[in-house]
Amino acid sequence: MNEKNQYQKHIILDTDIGCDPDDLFALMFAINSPEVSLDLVTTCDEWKGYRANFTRELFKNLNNSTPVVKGTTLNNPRYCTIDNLVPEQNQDDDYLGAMADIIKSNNHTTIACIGPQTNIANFLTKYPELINKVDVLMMGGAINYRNKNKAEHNVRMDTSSAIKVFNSLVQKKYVLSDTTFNMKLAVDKDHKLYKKISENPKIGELAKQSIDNFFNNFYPASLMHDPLTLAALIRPDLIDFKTEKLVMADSGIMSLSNSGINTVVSSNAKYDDFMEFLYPRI
Ligand SMILES: [Ca+2]
Repeated sequence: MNEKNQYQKHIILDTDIGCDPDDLFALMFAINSPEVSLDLVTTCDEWKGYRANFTRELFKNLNNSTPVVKGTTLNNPRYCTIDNLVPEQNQDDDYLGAMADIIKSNNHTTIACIGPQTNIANFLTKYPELINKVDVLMMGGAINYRNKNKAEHNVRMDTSSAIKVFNSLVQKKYVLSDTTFNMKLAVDKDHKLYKKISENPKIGELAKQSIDNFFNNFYPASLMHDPLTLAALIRPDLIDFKTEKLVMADSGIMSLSNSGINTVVSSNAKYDDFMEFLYPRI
């Protein structure tokens, strides 16, 4: 693990790792980036604790001591594709308490949410007094979504939580699907990032099996939505943001409106530079 120092940004990674492998690449990116201190991993859209146990198994093999806690379930087994790789976890963890302990111990913490926003919404509800000690970076939302009548996946999976976070006063940034849905971010079985993680002597086999499960069950490639989102913390010059006046409908669909809330959203990224920057950190 990297040396931690006072200049690092403290982060909690809130992830639905264990389906689309971009979360796995984001996790590796975070732990191999000295610019950030990964203080805690929470899992969202959990299914029977598989995501938490998968992350723990990775960390055990990597000799990484970052704590991992099982977060909320959305009772949604479809998006969990690692149930053949690790055991389930029956008992619940106090993920809100774990988040609060980390946040109280730091001057400032960024919650990087790369899945549905249930845990964050619950945290903001339970600990409103900590709102000024955190900011939230999310992969989620879209203004010009490719699927016109649907909200973006992370928003759609738990729309009421997404609306709570959107309307919260917490400082926040959205890395929109409009920015991340770009074929320059595609990783398939022939990609050097797939080969590199598969050949990792400590976690290669587990990583490869989990990625293959996704390729076999969903799509033959994964776009690096979540690692690009973390680039906002690690290499901010690689992703641009702007402020837009936005509303979020009950459906979770975001749109521009003169009466909307000023919201910081991604506008562009340096895709090729990002992919080259990511490679040595996987
Ligand atoms: Ca994700």
